Amino acid sequence: MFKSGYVTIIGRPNVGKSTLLNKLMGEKLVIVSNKPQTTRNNIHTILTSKDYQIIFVDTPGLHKPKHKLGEIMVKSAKDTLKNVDLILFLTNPDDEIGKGDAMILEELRGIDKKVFLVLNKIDENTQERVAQTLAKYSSFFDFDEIVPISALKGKNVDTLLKLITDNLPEGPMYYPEEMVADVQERFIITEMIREKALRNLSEEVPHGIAVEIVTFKEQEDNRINIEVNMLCEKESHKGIIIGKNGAMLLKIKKQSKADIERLLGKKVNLNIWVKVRKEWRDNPALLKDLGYDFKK
Ligand SMILES: Nc1nc2c(ncn2[C@@H]2O[C@H](COP(=O)(O)OP(=O)(O)OP(=O)(O)O)[C@@H](O)[C@H]2O)c(=O)[nH]1
Ligand SMILES: [Mg+2]
Repeated sequence: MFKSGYVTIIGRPNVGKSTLLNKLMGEKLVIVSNKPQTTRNNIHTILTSKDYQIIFVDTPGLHKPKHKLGEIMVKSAKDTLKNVDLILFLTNPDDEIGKGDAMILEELRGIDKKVFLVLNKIDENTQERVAQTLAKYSSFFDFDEIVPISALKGKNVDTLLKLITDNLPEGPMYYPEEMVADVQERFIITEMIREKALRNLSEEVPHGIAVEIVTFKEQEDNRINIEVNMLCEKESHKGIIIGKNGAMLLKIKKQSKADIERLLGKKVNLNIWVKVRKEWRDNPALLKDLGYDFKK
């Protein structure tokens, strides 16, 4: 019997959803950073074996939105709940169930789907704290399974995968077996560049950054010429992104180039143009252009 289904990973920002997804897939497909609200879209990745096909949906962290982009992010995360077979609720060890987590669980109460509690980052917590957190959560919500893991270290991730496949319904192969994600290479490229900006810049700037491809051309020498705009919200942010004598931008460019070349298996010329677009995160037309779909 072949099994298949959609599995969403939901939780507050920064709990490790994207890290877990990459670990489950065995390769790095979605971006990860230590800043909250890193993921902006629902990204489907596809894990196929001879017995099953799982479509994982990485979602933006659920939070209280402060701008239109945030609203879109939260809405798209919530929308996935209706269309999946299984929900992985991800959180981290803590003394109390925080407001954010309680809110998400209240939302899940109304949904007739299997829900797993996945307690991540056990590598940086004591066993005692892990046990206490598990007890608190299981008295608050009736989970179908409870799995403490470390997505970063890969601990218990195989156990989790086994529980997921056990709980999948019988179903068809939705995607060709060689397909690993439903997004285009170009999108992954813009995300790779955004990730390097997130990694290297301090708190305030990265959230206001978006990346759009302006040129993507294969040249005669087989190199690929890629030009992108990196949008930010303020002149002062532009200065920070470029850095002293262009040092910061050069670093972002070098790291991005390495990742993109690995992805494409070809040499690339990468140019990043930093531009100021004030309040793009509240501009519906611009959001749409940037691929943050707003009607969905
Ligand atoms: N110690 C430890 N750190 C982890 C673990 N999993 C993820 N992290 C770190 O937590 C941070 C956030 O990880 P992400 O995977 O980007 O978190 P996310 O939930 O996708 O965040 P958003 O997309 O912003 O909602 C990164 O710095 C990760 O390296 C873990 O198991 N242990
Ligand atoms: Mg994420």
